Amino acid sequence: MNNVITKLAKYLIPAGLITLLPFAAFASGNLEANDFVGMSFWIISIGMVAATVFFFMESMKVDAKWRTSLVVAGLVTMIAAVHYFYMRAVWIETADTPTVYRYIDWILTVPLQIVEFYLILAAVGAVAGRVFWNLLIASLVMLIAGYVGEVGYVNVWLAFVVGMLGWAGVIYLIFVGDAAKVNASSNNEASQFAFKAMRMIVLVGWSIYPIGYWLDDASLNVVYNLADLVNKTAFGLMIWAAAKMDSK
Ligand SMILES: *C/C=C(C)/C=C/C=C(C)/C=C/C1=C(C)CCCC1(C)C
Repeated sequence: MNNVITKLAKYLIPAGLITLLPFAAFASGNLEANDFVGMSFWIISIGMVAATVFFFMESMKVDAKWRTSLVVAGLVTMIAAVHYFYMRAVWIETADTPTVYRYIDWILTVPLQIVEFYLILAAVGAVAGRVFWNLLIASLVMLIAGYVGEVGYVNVWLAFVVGMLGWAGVIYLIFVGDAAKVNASSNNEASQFAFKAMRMIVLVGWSIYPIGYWLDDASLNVVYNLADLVNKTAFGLMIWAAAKMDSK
């Protein structure tokens, strides 16, 4: 299994880059000198590409049990990179918020990050599947509510409250609920370090999003963009740090 992942990573790096390049070229329209929101889309798309290469390359150097976690970290930044190329194009052409691409990105990458909590627990011991499903459902409630609120299908306040409840559910599960309990009972220092750092990102880093929800188009995009950069690359870096710690 781990052999397969090592082999897969070798193909993922070139395949990932080849996939990303045409999307980069899809840069229709030019960035204006004063379009700082557009620039933030651009800078973050490149940051995501760089992070992707890093995570895929490093996945081949760490101990076998950590490889899947690092490959998934690279998939998260790769999916985000492609969406950022598109979101930048939408912004430049329409000066409008690319809500649909934004939420498609989140609906793919947030569950993958939730998988990470499960993977790092599973890397060092047995974990019930329920731990994963509870986290997944709570995160989906958060995202679906946010989407129907932002596009105006339901009252913005109602959607916000339901979204906050979903996020609170995730926080509960990783701080006191079953995921937290599994982590506390594992005897692996590196995995406990990663778990604790990741849950702080979910608590602190994710709190930027519900603020962004209430802002106007320009500020909302800068805020969501910065939040994504931190929450996708820093999140992966915590897993990388744990993998390094545990690979000697
Ligand atoms: C990579 C993308 C990530 C980590 C996206 C995270 C998104 C959130 C934590 C969104 C949270 C929201 C609420 C807590 C309330 C409702 C509005 C949302 C969807 C913006």
